[in-house]
Amino acid sequence: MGNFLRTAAVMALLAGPVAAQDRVLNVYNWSDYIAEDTIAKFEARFGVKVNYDVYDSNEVLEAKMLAGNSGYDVVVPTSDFLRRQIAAGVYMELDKSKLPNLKNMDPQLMANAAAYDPGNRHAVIYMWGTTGIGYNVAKVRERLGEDAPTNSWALVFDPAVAAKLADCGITFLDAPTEMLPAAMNYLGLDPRSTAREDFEKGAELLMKVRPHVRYFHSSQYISDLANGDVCVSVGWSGDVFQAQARAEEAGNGVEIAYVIPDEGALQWFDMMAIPKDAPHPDLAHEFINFIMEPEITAYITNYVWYANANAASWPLVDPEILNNPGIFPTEKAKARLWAAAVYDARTDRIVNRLWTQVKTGQ
Ligand code: SPD
Repeated sequence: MGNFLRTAAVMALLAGPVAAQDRVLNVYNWSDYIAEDTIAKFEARFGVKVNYDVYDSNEVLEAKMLAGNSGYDVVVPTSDFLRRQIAAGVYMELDKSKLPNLKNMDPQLMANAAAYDPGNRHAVIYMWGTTGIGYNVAKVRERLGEDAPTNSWALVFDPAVAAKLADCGITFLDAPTEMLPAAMNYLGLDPRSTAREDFEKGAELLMKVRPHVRYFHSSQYISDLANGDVCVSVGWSGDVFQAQARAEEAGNGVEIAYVIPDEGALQWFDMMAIPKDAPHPDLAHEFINFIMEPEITAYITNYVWYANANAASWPLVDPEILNNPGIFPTEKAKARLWAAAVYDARTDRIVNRLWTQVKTGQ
């Protein structure tokens, strides 16, 4: 072998592993929503680098998706947002031949998700949950006594009750498509209604309790509940249980509970999807398939306290989580859950205008 060929062979050998490391996957997911080692395991197994960014709002994700060229390979919209983003042509159809682990998914839950993505053609369930109330057991009892309406949305939507809790801190999600329907449902209206007057009634109720709300934010409440800095949060199931677990770990004497109120609550599905302009669609499929491995999904659920739809993973899920009705609701509780309506542009305008009024108090 001549010098040139020998040098080229050595360079190729050196270049091999470097090229593997050059493979990159860009993931955009909700904050506090993955186990601490999931990404490292994927990187090690596939010899790739993952850039992992987070958000805490469907609206933020949607703005990026509709603008295009986000650079992301895998994103995780909630099912109602997914539906209209599919209609806008944002996502590619999944190549199911590259997703053999689809066999692990629960057919009933995937059928529920198919209401938003017929045939599950564009997305796979990542995790699912409910939007309920997290509260500090002692602080609520101190202010409202043993008869505190902790099983009811009255805890946050009855102005007289909210006034008594204001000093210890009530927080609302900054999620108009969830807060307005929750208020409508409390008023006895259909939470799936898209009638302007129903949204207005919901907003009117939120305006009444607004003076007692410390902030509108969709991730800050996890640490604030855990530290005892706020006492009642409208929040997402797993996030409230993360707050509970953090308080227990800290041994700070804070006891956090999560309730799906008796009047009912939103059930949602967060879906893994691949943008049409994803730079690395093959690797994106590998990632989605990897997440659907029973051990990987079970480990995520055990870490983030969210329900998954991977039936093969359930035997590996911590029984404390699997048997927790706040995480995997009972059949009876499921009857009280509603699925999100998909809003069109007109509905969006109504909701956004009212939400701005609620947040600014004007
Ligand atoms: N920290 C993870 C939060 C995931 C929340 N998903 C959003 C559901 C919206 N309905």
